[in-house]
Amino acid sequence: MKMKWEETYPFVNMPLPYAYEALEPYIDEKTMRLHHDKHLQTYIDQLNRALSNYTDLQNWTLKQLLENLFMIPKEIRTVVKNNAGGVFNHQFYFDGMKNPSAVIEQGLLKGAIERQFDSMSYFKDLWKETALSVFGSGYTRLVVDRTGNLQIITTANQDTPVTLGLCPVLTIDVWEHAYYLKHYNVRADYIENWFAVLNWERAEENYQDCFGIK
Ligand code: MN3
Repeated sequence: MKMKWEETYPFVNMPLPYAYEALEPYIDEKTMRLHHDKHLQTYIDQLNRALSNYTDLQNWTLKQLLENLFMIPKEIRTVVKNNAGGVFNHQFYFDGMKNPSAVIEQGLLKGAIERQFDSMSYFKDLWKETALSVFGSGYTRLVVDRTGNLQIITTANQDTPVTLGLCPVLTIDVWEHAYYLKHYNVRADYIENWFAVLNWERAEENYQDCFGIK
């Protein structure tokens, strides 16, 4: 089921949309357990703790919090930015994978990628290069910008495209915890394996959502 981003405080750690071992052999079960049950859980707990005394913010969705950070009281703004970001980014990342990965044969997204990046294979090369270039902890994304064009961008830590006014289509977590247990320091192998479990159907839905296509 596609994420609707309508949840509000208190946020809960919903189960993964597949079994922990479902992405084997590309992404290992132990990494998925730790990533979902420990890393994501911590962001959820910290976000709930930050909002616990701010009843005015408790009916805001994750997206509303991230889109309107400037309206959040200064004393909790950074904590909300990092932890709401951590929740959003992980849910988006987990939701964007599937094994076996559906092949992208047609669709609006494929057409747009080929128009803007010349070919799928050039898009993949550029994606790999960009994901490898992230220094420290962060993400690489495919987003729709305000003019409706696709862009590959990187964001640091738990920053989100939502806060930047960009609409996310694809996300890869390149924090070391996303791959270190299986791939050690070889991020390139992890990126390659991520392509093997990339849920293109979900990406197409995300892309259409960016344009409000129902
Ligand atoms: Mn992570």
